[in-house]
Amino acid sequence: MQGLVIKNTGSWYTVRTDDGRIIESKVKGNFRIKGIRSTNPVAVGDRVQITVNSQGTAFITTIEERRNYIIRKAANLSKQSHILAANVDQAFLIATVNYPQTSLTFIDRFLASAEAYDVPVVLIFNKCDRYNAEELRFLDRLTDLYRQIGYDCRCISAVSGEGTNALFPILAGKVTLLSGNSGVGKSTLINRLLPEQNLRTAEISDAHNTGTHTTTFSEMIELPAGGYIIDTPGIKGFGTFNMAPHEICSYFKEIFVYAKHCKFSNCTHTHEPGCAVLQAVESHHIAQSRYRSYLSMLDDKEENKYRDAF
Ligand SMILES: Nc1nc2c(ncn2[C@@H]2O[C@H](COP(=O)(O)OP(=O)(O)O)[C@@H](O)[C@H]2O)c(=O)[nH]1
Ligand SMILES: [Mg+2]
Ligand SMILES: [Zn+2]
Repeated sequence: MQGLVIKNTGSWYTVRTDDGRIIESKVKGNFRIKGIRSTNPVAVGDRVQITVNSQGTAFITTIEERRNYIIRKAANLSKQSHILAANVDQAFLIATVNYPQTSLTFIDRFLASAEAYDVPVVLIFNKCDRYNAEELRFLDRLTDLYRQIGYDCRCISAVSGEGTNALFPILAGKVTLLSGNSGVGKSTLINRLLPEQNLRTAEISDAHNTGTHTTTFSEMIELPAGGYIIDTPGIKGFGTFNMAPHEICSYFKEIFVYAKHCKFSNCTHTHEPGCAVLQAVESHHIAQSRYRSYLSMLDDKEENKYRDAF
């Protein structure tokens, strides 16, 4: 029997079968998924095959290949990671201009990692009810910047409800990852979209606020119109991020357009003569903030190379 893993608590996985039943399942035997050393073999969002036993529970026997997955490094240095969710259709990145301020580097890194996994992102600026004139001007500049690059940007208030109804059509029928720094209003938005979820999300956020990093609780919240929202705090991006330095610029859509015109095909866009990217930054066709984010990701790679050498 086939199904979808919609919840994971410890060694139990809740599977929603394709014929609509909910069956508590465990993993049978030892799964080895190539390329990933993870603390959990199965994740929320996985498509699985199960065999039901006489007690009404089941064993997960097969995991279908993942289109993408979101991973968090385990807290220790074991190189193990924890898979938070798999097979995401799109992500909502919740950001705030203030209260708290979301850093543009954080936004750009998230966008780049989503680009690498072909996951569309909707940028949602929350708390619009709270901003003063200056903050609203900054918000305008940000939405201009990201819309020009090609991202869908929304300004909402999860508290007043402004702009939130327009999110329903985007959510319908899809698996949407809700992401963003702590305090930007993810739980408030879920409560706004799904009032009947109120108690449960409150419990979830409380459990996380106690700060135990070992919490392995992940859940898909089913939407009345079909589709699911996954609220997993602490996600910085997608995948294992095994990208080569020269690949990074292809995940910054507007930078990539210019990169094709650089004099050298192996241009890193940092110092080379005839670099079309540097020229475009100079002439403000590429935003400084985006270029800085690109450099910061390039820096990570240099650092890792260095570390790997030891
Ligand atoms: N003014 C205002 N406050 C908000 C809004 N959305 C969330 N908040 C507040 O921001 C704080 C953090 O919200 P929460 O949903 O817990 O954030 P999470 O950590 O992303 O889940 C709470 O005090 C919320 O009441 C909003 O649209 N406007
Ligand atoms: Mg929360
Ligand atoms: Zn270049």
